[in-house]
Amino acid sequence: MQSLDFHEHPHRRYNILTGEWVLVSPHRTKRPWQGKVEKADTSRKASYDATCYLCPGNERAGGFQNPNYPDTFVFTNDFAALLEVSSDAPFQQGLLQAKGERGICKVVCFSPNHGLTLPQMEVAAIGKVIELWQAQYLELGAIDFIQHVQIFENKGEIMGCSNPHPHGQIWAQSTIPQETRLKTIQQKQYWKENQRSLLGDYLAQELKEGSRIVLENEEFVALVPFWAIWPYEAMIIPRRPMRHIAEMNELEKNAFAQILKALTIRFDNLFETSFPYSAGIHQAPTDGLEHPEWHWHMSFYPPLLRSATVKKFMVGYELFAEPQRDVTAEYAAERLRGLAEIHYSAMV
Ligand code: H2U
Repeated sequence: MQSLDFHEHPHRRYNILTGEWVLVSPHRTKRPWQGKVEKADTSRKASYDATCYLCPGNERAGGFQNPNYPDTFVFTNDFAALLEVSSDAPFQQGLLQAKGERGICKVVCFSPNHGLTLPQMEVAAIGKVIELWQAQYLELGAIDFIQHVQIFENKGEIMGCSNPHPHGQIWAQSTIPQETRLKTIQQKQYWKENQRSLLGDYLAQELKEGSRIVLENEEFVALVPFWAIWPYEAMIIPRRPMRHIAEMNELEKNAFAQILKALTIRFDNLFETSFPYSAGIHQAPTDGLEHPEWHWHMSFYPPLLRSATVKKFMVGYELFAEPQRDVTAEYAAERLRGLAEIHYSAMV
């Protein structure tokens, strides 16, 4: 049998964190493209927008007024997907099953400056965002009925982000959702067999191999995971296994802020656009168990494929069978690695 060549042969890769597979078709990058082309976002945003519901001092849709916050600001989502006061009763009728879900949803403003995004913010200002995330994870996680806290950011209109003001969200809920459940199962299994962190061992292997590493500092590594689905998907992994972000020391918090900025600058520089993505922090559930198996990490799922205007959609085979990608994770990492450290907008 011919040995597998990642750059020539279609193959499937295994995601050790979820137990799922992705189909990789590297030979397909040669096919002609006649798909949709959108206009690149080259607009520069003002630092204040009187119509923005997230700017300091402005009124939100629900009638509340934002304070004149100097750095970060968190509030309960006025259109929350989950409600604190609601039913958590189970329902069963024949084959039909349901369960009431309770939760708390928050919106986090990263900066009072309407025109900034994470890569354009100072490292110290990103540090304030991280501190807020840490405090929210602990505060929400300590609430009796909250078993899981999901911190995430939708960036860019094409990711469904409703407002360019730099912001993210936090959804805390009464059960452990699917993705975290899968990651808990996989990490727990490895921990049981090896008494070591699955992601820690994966990181050691990646650092030795090198081809999927994008950048690193003393405390963190950013890489394109072997099993990446999105074209320029990336992951930030702390070198020290930690269950959640509140376990970071001061040095690690600063290093996280630095790598967050450095990676998102590379993203923006790739197509010289404000790079859209969904990013989220995966960490231990807050269900009262120890979770020594958990090694927190932050994942970035950006949809752009060939330019600021051509994006990947999850369609066809991917909806019916499993995710698929064309460019390899190694190619994506190499491209990201080769980009400038300085944001393109500051280079002119
Ligand atoms: P997205 O841009 O990722 O959609 O997040 C913005 C959130 O802000 C969204 O969930 C909330 C929306 O419900 N929001 C408020 O809470 N108050 C408002 O005045 C407008 C939007």
